[in-house]
Amino acid sequence: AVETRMRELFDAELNLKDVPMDRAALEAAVQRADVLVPTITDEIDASLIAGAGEQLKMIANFGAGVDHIDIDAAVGRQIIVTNTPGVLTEDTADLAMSLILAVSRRIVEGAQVVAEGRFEGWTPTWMCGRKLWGKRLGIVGMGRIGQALARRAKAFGMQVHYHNRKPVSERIAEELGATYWDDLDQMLARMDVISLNSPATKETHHLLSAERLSLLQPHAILINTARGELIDEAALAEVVARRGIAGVGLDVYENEPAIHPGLIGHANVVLLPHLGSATLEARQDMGDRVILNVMTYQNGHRPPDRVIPAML
Ligand code: 8YV
Repeated sequence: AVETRMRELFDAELNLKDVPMDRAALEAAVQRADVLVPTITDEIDASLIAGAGEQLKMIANFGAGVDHIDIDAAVGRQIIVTNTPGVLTEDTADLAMSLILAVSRRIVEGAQVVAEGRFEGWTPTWMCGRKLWGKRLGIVGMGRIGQALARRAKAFGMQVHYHNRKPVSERIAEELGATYWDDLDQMLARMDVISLNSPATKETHHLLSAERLSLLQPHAILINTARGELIDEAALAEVVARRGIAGVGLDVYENEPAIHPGLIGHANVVLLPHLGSATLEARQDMGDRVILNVMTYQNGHRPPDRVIPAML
């Protein structure tokens, strides 16, 4: 439906199959397009932007994260950048909660047992996971998705803690019953579950370094539905190998779609193929949001989801 509307509204060249778009095709596209609609897999770096034609006035990203776009370079060329925040918040928070449940209750492992015909009865200690009720969840990055996850976790009886550049408003902190940690290291060392929900920026690259990963408690589980770059993936593979962590749930990877081989094949590591916003509804809404941003700009107004460097 989004495709049809795009064709109706604009002189649109749609490339939905070739993902990521071939570099030469991308270079050719910025030579003739007024508006570029990339996805996360398209690297919109400074050299691509430098090679763009004068007519390129807008980059309307299909997705919330804009780490694949050099915003400074775009702003330098007076190209407006927009994204699609808000419309994928609940779905991504659902996926983070699903991973927390899947890892703590060994859901994927259990399904595998049945699928392979290995369910031959139970014993009181067979396939026991860990209780969530009353456990401490530490959310790293308390933006829209972090807060939506906090609401879910609270409903599951978890105690919500978070680290963020600054505390959330008192009203939200009270609603979520959330405790703020200024010091990330201290929070990491005390949580039962950690969920990463921050954007990937220069500052958050390898936020979970080898050093920080070693602060996690051996019974802790780590969830990442944000961006792979937040974790030193090779260091995480080592932590998994030495059983320095109880479980891991990942939807995103440092070099997507490649995954560090050391993370594959462990019963306590659940790996998903970047499904955070993968619902028909969210993808439709993301497309509609792109259209709204482009139309608003075309009509001479400020697009609602404009991204500026100060926001990053
Ligand atoms: C998408 C995402 O899969 O919005 C984001 O930042 O990571 C996901 O929703 C992707 O961005 C689509 O381009």
